Amino acid sequence: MKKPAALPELDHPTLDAASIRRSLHNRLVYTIGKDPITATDRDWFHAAAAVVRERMIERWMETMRSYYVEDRKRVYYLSMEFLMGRAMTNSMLNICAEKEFRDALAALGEMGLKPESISEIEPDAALGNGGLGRLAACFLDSMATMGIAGYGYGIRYEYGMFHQGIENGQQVEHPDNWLRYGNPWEFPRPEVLYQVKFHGRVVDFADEHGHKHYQWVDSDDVMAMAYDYPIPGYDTGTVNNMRLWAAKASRDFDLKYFNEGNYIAAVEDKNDSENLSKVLYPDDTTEMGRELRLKQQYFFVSASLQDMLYRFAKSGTPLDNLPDKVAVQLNDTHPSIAVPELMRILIDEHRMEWTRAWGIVTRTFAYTNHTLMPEALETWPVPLFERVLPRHLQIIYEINQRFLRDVMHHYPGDPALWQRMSLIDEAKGKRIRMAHLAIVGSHKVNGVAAIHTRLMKETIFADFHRLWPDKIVNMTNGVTPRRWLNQANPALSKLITTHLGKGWLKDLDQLRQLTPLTVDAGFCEAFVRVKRDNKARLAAMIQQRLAIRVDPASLFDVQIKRIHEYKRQLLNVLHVITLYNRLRAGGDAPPRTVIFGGKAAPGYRLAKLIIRLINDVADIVNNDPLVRDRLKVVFIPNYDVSNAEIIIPAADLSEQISTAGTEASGTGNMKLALNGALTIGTLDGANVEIRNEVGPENIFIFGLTADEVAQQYAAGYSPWVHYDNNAELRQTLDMLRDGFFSPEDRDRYKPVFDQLTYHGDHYLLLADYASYIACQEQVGQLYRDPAAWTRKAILNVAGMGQFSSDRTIGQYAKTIWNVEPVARTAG
Ligand code: 26V
Repeated sequence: MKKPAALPELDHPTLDAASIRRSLHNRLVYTIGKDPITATDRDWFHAAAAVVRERMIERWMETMRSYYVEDRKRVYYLSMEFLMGRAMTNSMLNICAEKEFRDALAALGEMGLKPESISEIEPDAALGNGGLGRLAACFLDSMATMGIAGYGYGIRYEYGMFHQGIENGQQVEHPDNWLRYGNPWEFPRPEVLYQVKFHGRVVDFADEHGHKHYQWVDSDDVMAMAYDYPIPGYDTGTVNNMRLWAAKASRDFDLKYFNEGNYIAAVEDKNDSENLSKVLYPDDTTEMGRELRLKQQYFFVSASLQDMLYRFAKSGTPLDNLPDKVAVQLNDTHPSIAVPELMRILIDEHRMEWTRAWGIVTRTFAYTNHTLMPEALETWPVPLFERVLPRHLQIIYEINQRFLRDVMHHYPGDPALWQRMSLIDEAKGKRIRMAHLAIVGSHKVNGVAAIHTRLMKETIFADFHRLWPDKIVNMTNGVTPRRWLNQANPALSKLITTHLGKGWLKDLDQLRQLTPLTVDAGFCEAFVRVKRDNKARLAAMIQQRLAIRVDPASLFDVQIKRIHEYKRQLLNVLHVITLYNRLRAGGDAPPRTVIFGGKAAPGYRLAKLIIRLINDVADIVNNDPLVRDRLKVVFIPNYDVSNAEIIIPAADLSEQISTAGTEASGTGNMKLALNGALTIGTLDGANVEIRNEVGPENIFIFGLTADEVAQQYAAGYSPWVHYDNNAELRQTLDMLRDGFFSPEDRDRYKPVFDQLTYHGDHYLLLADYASYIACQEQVGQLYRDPAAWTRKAILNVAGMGQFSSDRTIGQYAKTIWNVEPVARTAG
C-alpha cells in the first residue's frame, strides 16, 4: 500500500492541558451541541470521551497501517466475552495524559463541574460474566502494550451482564441497557458487513473432473456488522483494535416478504435476526444448551473468519501459508465451531483437498480451557446442530471419522477408549463434545494455572495427553497492572513509583525491589496510610449505598466473585456464624468487616439462596448489641469491574477458598494480592503459584489438597462424620436448619443444611471447616500485630510480578502464536 498523502489540514490534537481544555469546549459545543450553561455531567462526559478518543485515533491508524505495511503475523483472540469495564480513565492513563486531563477538567470547575462525577457517568462495558471475559480484556491491554498485532473479536451485545439489585435480601436482575446514551468509544462500520448463514440444507454435485462437492443452500441469512473499539497500549504508539459484531437483518430476507406485500411479517423477521446479538447469556459455569447461544457462537465466528481471511487475502499470500500469518486463539470452546467453519471455507469455497485443508486448520488454531467442571463442558445435541448448521455437522462427522481411525490405529482393540475420545457422546442421545473438537482441531491446548493444566492432563483430557504428549501446555493467567494497580489504586501506584520509578508498569517483576523496603519505617507508614485511605473510601461507599457503618480500622475480609457452590461462599458464612457465636459467648477477636460481592446465575436457585443467607446473617449480626462493632457483614450489590476497582484496593484479606481442584486459576486472587491483601486460600488454581512467589509464610493456606479431595470422593466421603464430631460446626449448621437467621420463615435455609448433609456436601465444606476456622484464628492473631501484617502485605505486592498478563501474553506469543512483540514509540 502506498503511504497516503499527508493531510495537513488535520488538527493533530496534542496532550497538553491547554489544548485538551480547548477541545473540551469545542466538543461540548460542536459535537454534543450543548451550551456550557445548560450542559449536564453526562454532556461533559461525552465531550471528554470525544476529546480522549480523538487523541488515540492517529496512533490507532498508524498502528493498523504498520501491521499492513510490515505484513505482521496477526493474533486473533476469539471470545464470546470481553469484560472491559469503563474506558475513560484507562485511556487517559494509557496515553499518559491523565494529569493533563485532570487539570483541564479541574479548570472547568468554575462551571460547577466535578471531574470524578464525570468519569462515573460512564457505564461499564460488561460484555462478560466473570473470569473468562475479564481475562480477555486484560489480554487486549497486554497485547497493545507489548506491541503484538492482536485483535479481539466478539459480539456487541445490546444488553451486557445484568445489574444486580438486592430487594428484601434477595437478588433481582435488571437489564443492562449500556448503550442507551450512545457509546463514545465505538466506531460503527456499516460497510464492513458479512453474511452469516443458518439452517437450510446441503446439496452435493460433481465438478467437471467428477469430484464431489458440497453446497449449503436455502439458508436463512443474517448480516454481521462491525463496530470497532480502539485498545490503547500503555505508554506506546500502539493502539490495537477490538471488533465486535452486531446482527442486522439481511435485505434479501426482508424482500421476500415485501414482495408478498407482507410488511409486518418482514419487520417481525428483521427483529428475529437482530435478536441474535441482543443479550449476553448470564450463566457462569453451567452450560445452557440453548439454540440462540449456538447461533451467537456461529454468528461471530463466521463473521470473524470472513474478516480475517479478507485481510489475509489482501497480502497476496497463498492460503497454505495462513498459519505463518494468522494465529487464532479460541477462548474456551465457545468459538470452537471455527474449526469446521474454516474447513468448510477451504473445502467448499476454495475447493481444497481435505488433508491439505486440515493441516492449515490445525496449525492456525489453539484452544484455552477454563474449567474442569463437567457441567460446564459444552456439548450440543446432534439434531439441534443438524438443523442450525447442517454442513458443519457433516464436516464434524468427517473429522471424527478420520480422527478415530487414527486412534484405533494407535490403540487397537480398545473400543471403550474410542468411545471416550470420540467427538460424539452417544450416552444420552447423540451430542457433540465441543472440547474434543477444539483439541483435535488445534496445535496447542492450554490450561490457565499449573495445577489446572496438570489436572487436565491427568483427568478430563488424559486420553488426549497420552496420544499427543506435547499438545497440552500451561499458560498461567495474569492481570494487567495498568488497570488493577495504576488505575484502581493511584495512591499505592504513586508510592511504588516514588521508590522504584515507573518501570514496574511494563515490567512487573521490578516489584521485587519492594522487599528491602519492609524495613524502611517511612515506606511502611506510607503503605499503611494508603491502605487506610482506600478502606475509608470503601467504607464511605458502603455507608452511602447501604447505610451500614463499618470501621476502616477493622480487618476488611473480602470475597468477591460469582456466587457458586464450588467457590464456597457458604464456607465463609459458616466462619462468620462461628465468629458470631464465639463473640456472643464472650470470646474475643479483632474487629472484622466481612465483605461479599457477586452475582448468581438467574436460574441457579442455591446460589441465590446463598445471597439471601448472607443478607439475613448480616441483618442479625449487624444489629446485635452484644456484637457491638466487632463484626460486621456486608453484601455489596452489583459486583462488577467498577466496583472491583474500589473494593480491591481496600481489602486486607482475600478469600480464595474453592474446593481444591475446582477453580481453574482465579484472577481476583492476583488483583487482591497485588493491592496488598493477604490471601486465605486452598491449594487451588493460581493460589499454588502465589504461594510459591510470596513464600508460604506470607499466605494462609488451609484445607485438603486436590489429591486428598479426590481420595475423599473415592473413599465415599460422608459429611456426617464432621457434623457429629465438631460441636461448633454442628451448632452453626443447626442454626441454619432451625431458622435462627430467618425467624419469620424458619425453613428458609433448610435446603442449605440439606445440601451440606443429606445431599452429601459435594464441595467438602464440612471436611475443610475445622482447618479453615483454625486458619482464620491465625489471621486474627496476625492482624493484632500491625507491623507484622504490613510486612507480609508488602511482601505480597513484591511477589506479584509473575502475575502480570504481560508475562502470560509473552508466553502465548512465544510457545503458541510464534509472534514477536514490537516496541513502538508514541507520537
Ligand atoms: C460458560 C457458559 C455457559 C453458557 C452460558 C454462558 C457461559 C459463560 C461462561 C462459561 C464458562 C465460564 C468459565 C470461566 O469463566 N472460567 C474461569 O476462567 C478464569 C479465566 O481463566 C479462571 O481464572 C477461573 O478460575 C475460571 O473459573
